Amino acid sequence: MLLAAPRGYCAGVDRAVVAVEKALERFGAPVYVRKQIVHNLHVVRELEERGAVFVDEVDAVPAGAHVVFSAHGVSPAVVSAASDRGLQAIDATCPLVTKVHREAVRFARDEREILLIGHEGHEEVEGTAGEAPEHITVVTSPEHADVVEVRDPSRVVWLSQTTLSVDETMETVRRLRVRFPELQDPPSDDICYATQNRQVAIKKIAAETDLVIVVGSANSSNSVRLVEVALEYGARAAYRVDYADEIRQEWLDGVRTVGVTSGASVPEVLVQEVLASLADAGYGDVDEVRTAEEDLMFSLPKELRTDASGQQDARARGGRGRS
Ligand code: 10D
Ligand code: SF4
Repeated sequence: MLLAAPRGYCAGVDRAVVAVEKALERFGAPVYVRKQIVHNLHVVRELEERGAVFVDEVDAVPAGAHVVFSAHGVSPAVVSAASDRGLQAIDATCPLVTKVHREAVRFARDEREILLIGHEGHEEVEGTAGEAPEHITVVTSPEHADVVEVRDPSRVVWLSQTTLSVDETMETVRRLRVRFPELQDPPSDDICYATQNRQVAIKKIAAETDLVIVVGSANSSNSVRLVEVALEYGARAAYRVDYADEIRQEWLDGVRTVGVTSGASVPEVLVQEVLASLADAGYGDVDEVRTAEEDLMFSLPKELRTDASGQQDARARGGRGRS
């Protein structure tokens, strides 16, 4: 068994999940959360058991209550709607998503036309696009790049969702540039360090495996990308599971080497359950293949940075590090 590293929780997910936990401790249940705090079934179920209430929109939150915005970010319209209802908002948007929002605002102010590469309907794309709807067109695939229309090809810039396939995004950009040679690049990578690192790690082991199992939920963009990347880089088969009991016996037929990884929203306990189940099936010889070190940590949302006595919370001090 080849176990990819890095895998699992990124700094933005850790911060968002801890934010809901701290909000529950501080304010007591229920704490409302707009959308899934991160796209993982297990995380959401566990937080629900502790008193988090997940809602689709802020109009489902009682006036005056606390509401946490998910790690994927929100549009200014959602922030206004929460404020109009008198809600006490705690913004758990990942700082690396916020960075893309800021880029969008800056380019829109500069009267640029923004091509936002991402998945239509994904919460992160809705949040980023909502920063400057008049200036943003969502480009959903390399094929879409061949046909998307712009008003002024001399003023186009591309940005992206943080959790896309790096290779597919580069292909989309390549095709956009064929049509719009003056296309401007973002000031820095929008696909974040965690997404990139998990893809690099699975690429490294994919060709040596007969089967790759990705732990992650169906609506988790970065997890689903890991299945695709594994197949593109030579895994003979690749499947995504939320839990170990979804592994089917027939997937293991004729398999000598299994690769395992997990998405950025996946608690390590779920990976360990998969490893235990695969060990029972005869794949107990585990070799971890690490392609990067990660020690980035973000400070908590500002509303949670001090404890009830006004002291700065230890986790809130955060840290910076290599990624
Ligand atoms: O679907 P996704 O990959 O964007 O989200 P997930 O919650 O699975 O992983 C964390 C990524 C976030 C919050 C977007 F930056
Ligand atoms: Fe932030 Fe990247 Fe994690 Fe998304 S995947 S929450 S952008 S660190």
